[in-house]
Amino acid sequence: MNWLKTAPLLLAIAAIAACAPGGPAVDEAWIRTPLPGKSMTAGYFTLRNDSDTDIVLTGASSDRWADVSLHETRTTDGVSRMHAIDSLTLRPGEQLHFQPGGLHLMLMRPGADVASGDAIGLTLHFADGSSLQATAVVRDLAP
Ligand SMILES: [Cu+2]
Repeated sequence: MNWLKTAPLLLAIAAIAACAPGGPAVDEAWIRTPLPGKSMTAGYFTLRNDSDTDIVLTGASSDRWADVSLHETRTTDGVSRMHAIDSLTLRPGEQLHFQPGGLHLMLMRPGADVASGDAIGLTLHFADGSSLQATAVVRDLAP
């Protein structure tokens, strides 16, 4: 019977199709060089949802900073303030830009000195328990 030969192939195709839409993707990750004498700095990237379902970003971690949180800067009446964000939901096809003056990763408590040009491993964490690895380059200025 041909069916016995084709069944495993069909199962393999079904398995590929199930994960075909992809998931979250990160582009252009970078971290601002900490100012002299400061340990705190910010990280930026673009997060894209290439899947066909919502994804929920719940946090991030780093191989260099012990304390990484999601922050947003908002300017009200000419005064800009940062506040922490618990989670961000991206609809299918949506992009979120983490950039100076807006969303950013707040990086605190570095475990070692950080210098311009360093490549830092970042991990983004999602509500479904999955995570995504990215590499961010430390830069003095926005790319
Ligand atoms: Cu902040």
